[in-house]
Amino acid sequence: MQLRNELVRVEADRTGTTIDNLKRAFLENLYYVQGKPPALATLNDYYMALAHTVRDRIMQRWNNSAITYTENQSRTVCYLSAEFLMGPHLGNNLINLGLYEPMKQAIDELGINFDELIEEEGEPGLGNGGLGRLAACYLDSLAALEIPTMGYGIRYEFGIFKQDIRDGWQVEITDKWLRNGNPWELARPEWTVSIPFGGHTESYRNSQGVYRARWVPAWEVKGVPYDTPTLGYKVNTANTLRLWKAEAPESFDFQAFNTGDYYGAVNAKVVSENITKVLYPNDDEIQGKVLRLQQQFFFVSCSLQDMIRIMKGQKIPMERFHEKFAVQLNDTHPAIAVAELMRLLVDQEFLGWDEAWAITQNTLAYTNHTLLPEALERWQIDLFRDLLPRHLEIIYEINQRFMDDVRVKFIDDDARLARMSLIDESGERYVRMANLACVGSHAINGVAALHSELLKQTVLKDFYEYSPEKFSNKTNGVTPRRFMVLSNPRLTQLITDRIGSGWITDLEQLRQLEQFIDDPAFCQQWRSIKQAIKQDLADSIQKDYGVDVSIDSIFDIQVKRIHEYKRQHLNLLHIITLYNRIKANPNIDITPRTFLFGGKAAPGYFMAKLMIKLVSAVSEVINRDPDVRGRIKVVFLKNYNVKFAQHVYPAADLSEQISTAGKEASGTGNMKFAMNGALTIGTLDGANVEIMEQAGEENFFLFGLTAEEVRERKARGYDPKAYYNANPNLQLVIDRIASGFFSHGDKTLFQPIVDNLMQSDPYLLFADYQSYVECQDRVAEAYRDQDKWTRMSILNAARMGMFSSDRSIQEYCDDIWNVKPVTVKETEGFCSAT
Ligand code: Z16
Repeated sequence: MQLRNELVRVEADRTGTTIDNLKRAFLENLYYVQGKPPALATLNDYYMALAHTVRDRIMQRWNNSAITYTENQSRTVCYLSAEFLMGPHLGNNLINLGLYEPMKQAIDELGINFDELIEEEGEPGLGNGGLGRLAACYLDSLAALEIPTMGYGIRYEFGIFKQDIRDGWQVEITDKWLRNGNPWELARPEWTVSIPFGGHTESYRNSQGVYRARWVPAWEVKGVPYDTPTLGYKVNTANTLRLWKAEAPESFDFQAFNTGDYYGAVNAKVVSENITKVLYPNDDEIQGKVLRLQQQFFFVSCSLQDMIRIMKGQKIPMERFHEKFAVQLNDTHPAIAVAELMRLLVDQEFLGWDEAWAITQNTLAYTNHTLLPEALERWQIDLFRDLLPRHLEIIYEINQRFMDDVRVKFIDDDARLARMSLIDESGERYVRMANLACVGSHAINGVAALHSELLKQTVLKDFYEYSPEKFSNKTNGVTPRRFMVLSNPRLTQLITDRIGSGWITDLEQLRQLEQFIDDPAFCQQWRSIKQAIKQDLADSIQKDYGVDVSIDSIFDIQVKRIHEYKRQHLNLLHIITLYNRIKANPNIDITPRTFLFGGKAAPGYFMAKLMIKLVSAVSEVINRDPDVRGRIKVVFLKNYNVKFAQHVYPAADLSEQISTAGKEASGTGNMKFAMNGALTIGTLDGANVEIMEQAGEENFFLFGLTAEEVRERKARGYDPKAYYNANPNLQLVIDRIASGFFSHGDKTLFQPIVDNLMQSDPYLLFADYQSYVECQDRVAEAYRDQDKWTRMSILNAARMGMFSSDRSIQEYCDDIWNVKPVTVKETEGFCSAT
């Protein structure tokens, strides 16, 4: 049956955008969706009514996008990621709809505080850090550039834990983000798929008498899609983020009915629903747990089956899969897609191996996000076979053919064969997911220029030598809609007043700001905006932590996951150095600073948790020592997340990007700080290299060893004690920590950190200490000349154009995906406005 077109109307209350329409719509949603008269409404009710008012205004775009893509059979990007760290939706959707100001006016006119409603929204914390946030920025840019896109991932019931700090220690609290309902998603149970697990394989003869393989799984779960629209900035494009939730198949219930084992059936239900219960909270490290492999296969199989359903719905022959879809693998987390797409094409769609393999390679592309050896995913063979017996067979088959090719290209090189094999056979046997991703993809990329070079020289060297044409760099970017327009309205206004609003979708236009660096009025405005934003953050620090921080001090900020390679403890060594100077000479003239830290430690990462405790311990001593006279303050800001990040970046004077060179693949916080006018103190690591190139060396505080020097130093045999013995300031800092000075006399508490640095110092803090402190002294000096600092700040922002995720996505579209924009018209489809 088919609904008659003219019966469908889009009502003004659902789509109208006059102030009056918006007010009426809000009140209607409060009444009819939340089911509350104003007298009984809570803050959450108001938030929900507002969210529905916004959602209603998304629907026409979303439906029209779906219709347009279906009718045109548009080539579609599928971004497969185990993490999407979207951040709060409300403000962002209003910005992208161009309705932020009218909605604010409407809500304020109703006597409700709009900003409070924006703050009321929690966030779906479905990611750990950089990788998940990158996926979210990319969805924003893909929609802004009008590229048909599906984001595919996992609808974790519990996202990244909420962090509390008790007695200076991190405490993890489960993140029940769905507790109050989620107005931004729609369940699509009609597109549920079935996911097999376990069991065995067998061969059978088909009707033509040809032998084929068959997987006889032992159990299955259902994958139910939940869709969230992702809007483009001021265009009609509304793409879809499709996240899969695991549910038990109904057959469990029938089994219980038949056998009387009610408990067993309910228990089986719990086990299958466990698959999407919780996000693994490790950034840059793997755990090798079977549940994690279940999660990966689950969302990959759901997504690929969904693509096949779409192909069939549009009557596109399966041979053209790679023409319809470009599938990007966000790290190796979805790398099982190589084997799963082969299985679906060969076992289910009955394509020949060679044809299926060509389709698979042409469809898939792989982004690597790390060089850290502990982050390279591999699965024990036995564990893998128990869960995915057919995939192991397929991987063996791929490997046999691949090894034959390598053998011909590199004659008599068994060591190379062993390194490139999809199976690690050096000891206990493992499936190597990075090797699988490389072999099954037509394109492989790193996430910053340095990172992509190092990939070719180190972890993926053999694959580069085998197929250099697959490799490229795609330097990360961030969306200026969320990280400038939404989070920094004051700066946005100032910039737009001077150069118009074109920069929001063409960030290189920020260069026009350079013409104002000698305009005193502009510089003064720039500076007073920064001061006003710092005051807002200072107020919230006063309120939440009872610490009084001065907006005339340097806001020196390090926010990111806590990790030894990111070296939050190097930052601390500098803070303690300043403190020691004050203690030695209380009247010393130092530039006042506020040191802010934020970030989560993986719950099982002992050293990272101890680093948080050390920040807390140092802050307690310094903040209350009368000799300091408030000239330095240290605060650990708890539960750092996207929502809070939006308040932090705009308030920063100095951005700490101090990882050991060669360890941070790219970094993206570094970009968000710089485009909001913070100066960077950093090493030549990840995208810092390109940030400095763009900003100009004279506008960047560079210190430390290069990646090359780090490698040499380690090869020569690095001895941290030599640095300790030669540097009295460093000695004093380490001795202070070791003496129990920051731990109420307890000499054992921080001993693991001290011992680690003294004995091995794997991230070369001691080698970079002197260079870092001297660089910080240059920062302090520079801040004293406020006019000069402001000019540097403006130049940093003006020159960050290349770090828009629009630029990154344009490169992916041109070089890897070969996909073009599809314009969605406003009135297309069967809806017409009244
Ligand atoms: C992650 O966030 C990153 C790498 C990785 O292997 C796993 C996770 Cl969860 C980060 C990188 O550490 C960071 O340098 C990079 O900017 C980010 O991914 C996005 O590419």
